[in-house]
Amino acid sequence: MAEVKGKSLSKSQVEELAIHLENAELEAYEVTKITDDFPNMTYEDAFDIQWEIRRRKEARGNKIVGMKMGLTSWAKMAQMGVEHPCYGFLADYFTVPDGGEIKHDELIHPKIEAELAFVLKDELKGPGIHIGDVLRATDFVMPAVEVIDSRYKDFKFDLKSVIADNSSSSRFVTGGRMADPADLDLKTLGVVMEINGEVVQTGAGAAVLGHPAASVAMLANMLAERGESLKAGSFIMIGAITAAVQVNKGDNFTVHYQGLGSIGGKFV
Ligand code: OOG
Ligand code: MG
Repeated sequence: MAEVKGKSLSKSQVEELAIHLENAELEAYEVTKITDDFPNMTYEDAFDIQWEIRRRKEARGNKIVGMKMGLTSWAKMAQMGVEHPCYGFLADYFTVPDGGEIKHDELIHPKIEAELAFVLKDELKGPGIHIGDVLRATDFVMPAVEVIDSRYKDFKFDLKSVIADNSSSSRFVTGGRMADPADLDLKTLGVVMEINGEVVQTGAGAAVLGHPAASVAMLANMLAERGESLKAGSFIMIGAITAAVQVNKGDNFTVHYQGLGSIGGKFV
């Protein structure tokens, strides 16, 4: 991110904000966006808070099972009023099996997103990673649906606040058919999202930064700013192809992926 470098929060403020946001996640309650109280917060502070939440989960024995990009499509940026992509991590207990049940009461105001996931066979270490590097390092691509759940009141935030809140990560479903990216036209790959049997969103891969692999490249380059990389075997969700759709208790969803089958689930 090209914005101001440096930190404005102390280590103990970062820790307190991480606890504040993680408790809201674990106990499913809304909080006000943290930039209201810390207007001078920087992007580095925001990522420090996210990485502190990650550290807390790992210290309690949770495994980090993947990464996600967010706000990578114009549909999402416009929907959320935020102008730059962000990333977050996926913890083991975010995983929901294909066709499985998601407990609505464990979440605040969930929405679902049609995404794709890349699984790497080689490490990607930025800076300077481009689409070609990503395609060469990709083992396979597969369908994924993300359930996002901002911890902020009315799902409203700015980029720094959402980064600190692990980019609204909460649950994800993956399944369908895996494919070699060489056998797919990732730009035109179509997705159709249905809720309770009704089509609510449609889109194609190019909605994500012009090409789904560009999202993985951007993630590798953003991680490089913190000296981190995407290791071989990493699972990465590229960000929503269409706008996110709110779901209520009792709703079931299915997302169809051109040539890659469908995945779905139910909110109970
Ligand atoms: C931020 C996370 C967005 C995506 O795929 O665009 C995201 C949000 O909108 O709450 O996961
Ligand atoms: Mg997402």
